[in-house]
Amino acid sequence: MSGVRLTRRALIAGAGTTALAAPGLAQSLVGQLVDLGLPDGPSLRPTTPAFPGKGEMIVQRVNAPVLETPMSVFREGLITPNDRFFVRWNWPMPTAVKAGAHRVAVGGAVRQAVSLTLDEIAAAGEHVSIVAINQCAGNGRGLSEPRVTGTQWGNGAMGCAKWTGVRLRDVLAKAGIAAGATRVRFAGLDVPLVDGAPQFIKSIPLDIAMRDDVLVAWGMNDEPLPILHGFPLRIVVPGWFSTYWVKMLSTIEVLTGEDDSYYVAKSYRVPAAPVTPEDKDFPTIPITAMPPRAFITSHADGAVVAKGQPLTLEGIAFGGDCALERVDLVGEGWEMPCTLGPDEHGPYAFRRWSVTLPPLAGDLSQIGVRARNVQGAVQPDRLAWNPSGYARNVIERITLRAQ
Ligand SMILES: Nc1nc2c(c(=O)[nH]1)N[C@H]1C(S)=C(S)[C@@H](COP(=O)(O)O)O[C@H]1N2
Ligand SMILES: [Mo]
Repeated sequence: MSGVRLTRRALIAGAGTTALAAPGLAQSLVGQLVDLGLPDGPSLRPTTPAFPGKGEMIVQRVNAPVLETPMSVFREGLITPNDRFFVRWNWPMPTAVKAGAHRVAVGGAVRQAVSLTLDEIAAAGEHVSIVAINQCAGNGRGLSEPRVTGTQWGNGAMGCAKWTGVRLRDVLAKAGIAAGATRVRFAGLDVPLVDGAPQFIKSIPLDIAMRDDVLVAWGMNDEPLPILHGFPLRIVVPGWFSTYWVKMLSTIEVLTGEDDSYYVAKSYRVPAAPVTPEDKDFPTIPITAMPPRAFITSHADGAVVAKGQPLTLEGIAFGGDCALERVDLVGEGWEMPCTLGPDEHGPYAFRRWSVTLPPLAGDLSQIGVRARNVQGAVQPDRLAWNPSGYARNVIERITLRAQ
């Protein structure tokens, strides 16, 4: 249980942070340039400390804000601080939200449509906290070869936070689910600026919506959700890509039948079977649960290490939609088990790993770490290329120079 409680006062106290003013942002893009190592095109991005409530972030887009977390942040701790957490909005976001006037409409295939205040949401059920990774479906897309369209993310479109709220199913119970319900769809306060463009709305199957750990959350790392992260409420679906974690939640709609809305039926989908860049018109399935991933955070590609000395590598890993089972260091034709750190935050969180190599005889070419989860899913050696660069989980490789 967390120290954050959803009271109107807490939210209004946080309301100072609920208006986002970023005047002159363009002039303040004076940070450094970082190289994201993106193949086949421009790879440098500026950083800025100029977004409200944010430390040094990699700027992918100013408005709608798309900010990437520098990989160095993941070395510092298993919980990603709010001021370094990546940000992604599909459409320009509302820059002020009135907590006192905010309502969440629960309707569709329900017994009685309701419109709930924040106090009513907070009173809907037990307050629950869960640590979970929020990872964009396009995380690492920029590393795709050949290049694909979309935000050219490095691997910093992920973060791990403690989320606090009530269970979605307790909120749904305020309206009562009607017979024939199949899915639950969410919308936020953000709307498209372009006429006729689809609103960012997303739905999940009813059995997922009823899970014990799927939340309507107001707390992020024991603070009210920052506006960039969806103040005052967002959906949290541990183990699923964050495209479903709708921010600034304003509507919950119970559906019967399929969801034919754009971001479910047309976008955020992957090929049903492997494809090549030449393939067209293949069947697709929606992106849902996350596969396992692991990252070396102690050393960057090309780093120089001491020849003749043992070398300790460290990093983070996660199991995806279930707990991590193991991490192995893999080279060209060899592998070595890594030691997992303690399970500090549960199955949906980052976990540390480390491994010490014997004294180095020479360079370490193309080494990477491979995570395997308790359901036996393991990171592949080769990229499952897809035209949107979604759900990347190929083993990430680096080369270290021994000197
Ligand atoms: N309302 C709303 N919710 C949203 C989005 C959005 O555009 N609007 N983008 C989704 C996507 S694609 C991602 S990756 C995550 C990003 O969450 P974050 O900004 O808190 O890191 O929010 C999700 N929820
Ligand atoms: Mo995303």
